[in-house]
Amino acid sequence: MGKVALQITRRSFLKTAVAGSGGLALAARHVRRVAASALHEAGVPDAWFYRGEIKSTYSVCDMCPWRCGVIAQSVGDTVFKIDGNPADPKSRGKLCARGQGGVSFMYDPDRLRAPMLRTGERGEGKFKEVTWTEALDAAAEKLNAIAAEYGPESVAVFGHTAGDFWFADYWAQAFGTPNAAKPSSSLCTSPREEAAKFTYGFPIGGHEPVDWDGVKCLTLIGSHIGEDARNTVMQDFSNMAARGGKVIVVDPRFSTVAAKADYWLPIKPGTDTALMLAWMHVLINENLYDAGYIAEWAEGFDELKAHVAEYTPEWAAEITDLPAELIATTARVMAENAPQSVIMPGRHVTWYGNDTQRMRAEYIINALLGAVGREGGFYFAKSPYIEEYPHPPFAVAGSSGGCSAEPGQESAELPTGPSGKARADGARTTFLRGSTAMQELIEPMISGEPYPIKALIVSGVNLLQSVPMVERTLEALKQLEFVLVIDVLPMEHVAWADIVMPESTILERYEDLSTVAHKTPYISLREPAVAPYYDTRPAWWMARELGLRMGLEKFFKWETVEEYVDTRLATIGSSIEKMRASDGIIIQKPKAYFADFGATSPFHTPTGKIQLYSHELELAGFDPIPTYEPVEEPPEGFFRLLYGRHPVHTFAKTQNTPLLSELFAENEVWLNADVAKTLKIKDGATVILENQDGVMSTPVKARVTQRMRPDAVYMAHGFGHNAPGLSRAHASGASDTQLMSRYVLDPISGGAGMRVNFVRLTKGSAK
Ligand code: MGD
Ligand code: SF4
Repeated sequence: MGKVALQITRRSFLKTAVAGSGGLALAARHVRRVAASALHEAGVPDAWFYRGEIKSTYSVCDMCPWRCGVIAQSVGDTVFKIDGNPADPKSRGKLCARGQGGVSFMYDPDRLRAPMLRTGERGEGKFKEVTWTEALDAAAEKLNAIAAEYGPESVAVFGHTAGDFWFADYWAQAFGTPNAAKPSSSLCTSPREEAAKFTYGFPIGGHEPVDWDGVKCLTLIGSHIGEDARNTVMQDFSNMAARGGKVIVVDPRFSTVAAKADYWLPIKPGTDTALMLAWMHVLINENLYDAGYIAEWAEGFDELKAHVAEYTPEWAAEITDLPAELIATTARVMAENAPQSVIMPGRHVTWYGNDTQRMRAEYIINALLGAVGREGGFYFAKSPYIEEYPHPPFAVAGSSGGCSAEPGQESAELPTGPSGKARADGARTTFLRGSTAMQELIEPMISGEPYPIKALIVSGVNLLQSVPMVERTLEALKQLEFVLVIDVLPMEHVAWADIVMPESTILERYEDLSTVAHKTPYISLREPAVAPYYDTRPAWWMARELGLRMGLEKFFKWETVEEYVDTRLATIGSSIEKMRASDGIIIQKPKAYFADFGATSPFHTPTGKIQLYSHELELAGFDPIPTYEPVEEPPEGFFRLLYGRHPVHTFAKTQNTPLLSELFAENEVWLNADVAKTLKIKDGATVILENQDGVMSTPVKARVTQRMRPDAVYMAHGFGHNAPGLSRAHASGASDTQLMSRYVLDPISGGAGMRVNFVRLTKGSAK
């Protein structure tokens, strides 16, 4: 009976649908209601799309920082589905698995639900729920007291995820602390940004400017497309591979993308600069470089030629553990396809502490290939034009160092607070410019040098899973006078907060516009599909409410973020209303190739030319041309700890997401099969890793494979959560961060080289 009712209803829907598009929406709505009631009567579980009017909302995925445009489909107060926004240049109507997991992230039953005040010892995780007024009043009072005694610089702000702007940029600058930082800088991209500034005069920005449509040869150095699952990059890579493009992969592991490559170079970890110096040698010695391009757009070629004269493929073969012939052949393949031939800058490039120089080597090769600014090479990414919200000058100039940028963007000097104190992370870095070194801000929390940091606001950063030297971070958390955590989930560091403020997820909140430096610069709207769940709030609201209680009202004139966004949009003749009518996206005119710059140089170096030889670096006491510096070898019986991504997870954020946890619940440690045989470790056996300082991992399964070099092991980052409130992720797999009891600081960019830890394996007890 129920089935019949359903069939009749579907038939009548189709009949109505073909009757004419004018009445279609109304008819569809009516039919859905009829169908829903028929289903209810029949006791059949009803499909979501029959439950009422479907609302489509434009927003941007926040399951990773790639920022694909989405359309969320909701009925009433429930989001049922998200799709890629076809008008969005990044998603192009598609989402990756993690993006599809966005709805599941929002419905995670483990979410933080109400503001809380600590009742037990720090780290014990004992809290009582309070009202927002109580939480905000208490936070404002404590922060004001600390600022009055030690100055606003004594408050550090760490921010990440889509809402990081509100605390780590807007609030921090209004309040007057220069000590605001994002992990996406010194734990990820800062070496590639700084290297690009020294070489090309502009940073790379959030979106790698590979001109995919025309690329004929792509070289990847420790960058594993497919496991690093950025939606558009995977689409572009597949298209390029389908066109027959050549792929060269340099990786100690036979990664997913290595399996698709024409050439796989299983390099000895830490020797990539030697390989690249030899590639330069071949390109120059065999006259394979683009001489016309170099003459017109670069300087320092003679010095470079002299520098690489001795770096033959045979020299590099000894160091890299790669055949000399393979080194020479791959250089020739790159050149044969130039200028549609690029080394794509990897994203997470903080490896060994000499990372800015390694990234400079990549950029110099791209210049020798004549690829920069050419179709099918690297385009010049441009930020979209839109004004900021008008506010009085901030107490601190310069931002927390995110990574969107464009040709011509100035490198910021180290920002200073109102009392003239520079950012505290500069103390150990000699050439830090625009990037922030988040991990360097932990030290002043303990030592008080160069000046004390007494309070910490952590907004969307998984402090104990993302920052190396976990013991040091815990020490800092013990010593701080005040810790405010803004998060969605009860991650481990939440237990260390004095006050917890639960944030709504991206599908429940407005955000500032997303502005993307891109081949087609564009702006996307981020609107809520539903009202915030539980007693959660967006970060913009928290930052404003805190600001109003701290005497910062002149910076928070706007009442709502819609007003804030609309004011910005008015500067380009648009509005939220107009954006809704244009698929949530505004695309602006590109400025992608040389021809778009007329007589001006797109390179914003001191001379307007690509710096093959950097006088700036030389003056600061660094090598003006990259040199190979050997890295420390693993001690006897130890392996280098390498780490990377899993395609259905992002950082340490998604392991508890119900849908994604179902797809991949725990990480494994990849171990070379011959080594495993010697150690008598079988595939799937439970092992424990112990690092050079005696730090032990939680039990983790061994993946015995020939796809790994014998001198290193590999694991996916973000697992081994130690927070009991994470019902799925708790104690699943092992944490790579936990095993990073040291890092090597890149003195140029402030990056924390994390591939300098070693582990040995013992058989562990099963969980
Ligand atoms: P996640 O681990 O994803 O990234 O470092 P993090 O920025 O710390 O943690 C994000 C946090 O934000 C989680 O606590 C999550 O619950 C919370 N969150 C999620 N959504 C929201 C929201 O809407 N609002 C708020 N307030 N919170 C939210 C990433 C960093 O880690 C980066 S960029 C890189 S590239 C490095 N990668 C890396 C690595 O590969 N290995 C190791 N060992 N360390 C690494 N550190 C770096
Ligand atoms: Fe979301 Fe995937 Fe796009 Fe990242 S790449 S923004 S997770 S859809």
